[in-house]
Amino acid sequence: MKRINSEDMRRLLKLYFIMGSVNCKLSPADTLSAAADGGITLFQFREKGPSALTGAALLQLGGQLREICRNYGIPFIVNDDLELAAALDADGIHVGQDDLPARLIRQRLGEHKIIGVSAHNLTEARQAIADGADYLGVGPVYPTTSKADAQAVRGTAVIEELRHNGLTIPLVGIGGITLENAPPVIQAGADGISVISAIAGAEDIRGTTRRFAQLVTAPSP
Ligand code: IFP
Ligand code: MG
Repeated sequence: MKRINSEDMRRLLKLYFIMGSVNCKLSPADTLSAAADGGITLFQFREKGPSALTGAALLQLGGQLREICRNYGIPFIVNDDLELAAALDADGIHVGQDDLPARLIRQRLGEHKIIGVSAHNLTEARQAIADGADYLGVGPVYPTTSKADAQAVRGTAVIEELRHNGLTIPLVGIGGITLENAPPVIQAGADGISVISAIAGAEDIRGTTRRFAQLVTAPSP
């Protein structure tokens, strides 16, 4: 199997849903199924926080969510945990700046796996690209409640800076993105948006997801 190409990666990033049990009001399976019905293009399993599942329960939930993704044809990405990604035969992994470089992760997981890296500035972005990242997660764009150790909010400035410096790598904006504030993220040059709370916490998950999907696929003004 070959490594994913940029154009396929860009399409997958359009509406990237991230969650774990901590973020859900309904069961995680029902939450993901509703979001998948609504039109998410990529999913990341991010089981984090004080009440996060571990051990066998983590593996069981991961397997259940991976299965839902397979049924919908949505690639399944695991946050941070290389062992979990391998155990679940995930389609890829998303790592932060404190984790192994993409190059070493690729050696462990295989050439064809999707590898995403968080980047907060031009230097980190260039390093991640040099290491072989398939995409970048750039943020926090707006204030977020989903990440306790998030860096300073930079709006869309970092995304614009990366694009103005000629970086063409597929990238997604993350952090506090809602239906109201999503358009500037795309206008700044992101290929898509990453959403946690605005979907997982919505009253109508499927309907809200559909509206996000319309936003990111609408022709730009
Ligand atoms: N970015 C992303 C993504 N995921 C994370 N878990 C993160 C930053 C900290 F949206 F996937 F790019
Ligand atoms: Mg990490």
